[in-house]
Amino acid sequence: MVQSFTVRQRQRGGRTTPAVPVPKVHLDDLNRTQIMGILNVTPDSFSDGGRFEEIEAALSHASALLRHGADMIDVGGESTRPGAARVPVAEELRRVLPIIRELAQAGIAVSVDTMNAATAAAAAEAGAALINDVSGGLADPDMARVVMDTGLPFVVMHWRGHSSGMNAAALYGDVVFDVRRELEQRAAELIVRGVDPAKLILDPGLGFAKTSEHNWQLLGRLEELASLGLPLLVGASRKRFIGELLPAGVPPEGRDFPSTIVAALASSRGAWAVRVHNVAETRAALDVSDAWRWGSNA
Ligand code: PMM
Repeated sequence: MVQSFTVRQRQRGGRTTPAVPVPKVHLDDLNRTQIMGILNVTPDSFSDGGRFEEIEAALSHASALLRHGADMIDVGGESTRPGAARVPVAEELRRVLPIIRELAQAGIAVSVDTMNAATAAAAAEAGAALINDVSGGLADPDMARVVMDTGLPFVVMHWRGHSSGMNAAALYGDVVFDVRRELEQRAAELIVRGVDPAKLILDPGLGFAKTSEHNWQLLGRLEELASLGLPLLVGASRKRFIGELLPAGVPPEGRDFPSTIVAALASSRGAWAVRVHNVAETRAALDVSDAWRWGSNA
């Protein structure tokens, strides 16, 4: 199904939304580390043509990520980089919905990267298979209800506030202990609100209200987060703290090689999935890590 997706198919496909079964996200697959391929549809990512070209470029990028071995595509319409301004919900929907609809119709597992409950609900309606909220439901009080109503898996990322002010919140005693406790508390709050615990995924939120040192400590002690017993997603790909390992002036793609090593190490320390830009190299590295762990490449 995944391999059969092409942009040409989309052009033949028409624009109505048939009732397609939502592809499954394999939360219980511990043998093969899952890859979430990143598809950011923000103006700086695919803006060189008109709207149609933008959508085609995004779909063709998704198609390449799938060919390279992504298990799901994470579609986001709002940048969460440090200092980034918020995007109105209507604009976010305009950016992500056509992409999510097209990919879901082709049978591809799509995750929606959003902090807005309205966007999560619309994405679910369009066929999204997972809700990835960098605020873990804290940014929008209605998110817990949408997660419960849709019954979709939900990524609870560790978060202490919006990008504009998050660096000031990077204050911890023991960062691993504090992040673990705050994630546990957030999961408990969601469960009290009616969310199925079997649908929760935790994420340390690397780079979000964290210094580089905090990020490395969280990675180095990932087992302590994994011990909470929920699947762990790790998003280190191309982040600034990875870039700091490299000589000055190396472009973002230069961060792919160290990011791939981080993905393999995270997998070997219990990550269920990694969120990455460079899927091809990451797939190869994870195949090694998984075979090493299980003593088999089956
Ligand atoms: N990082 C970014 C965006 N979304 N989602 C999850 N679950 N975890 C992350 O670490 C994460 C995320 C920001 O990274 P980008 O700007 O490279 O997309």
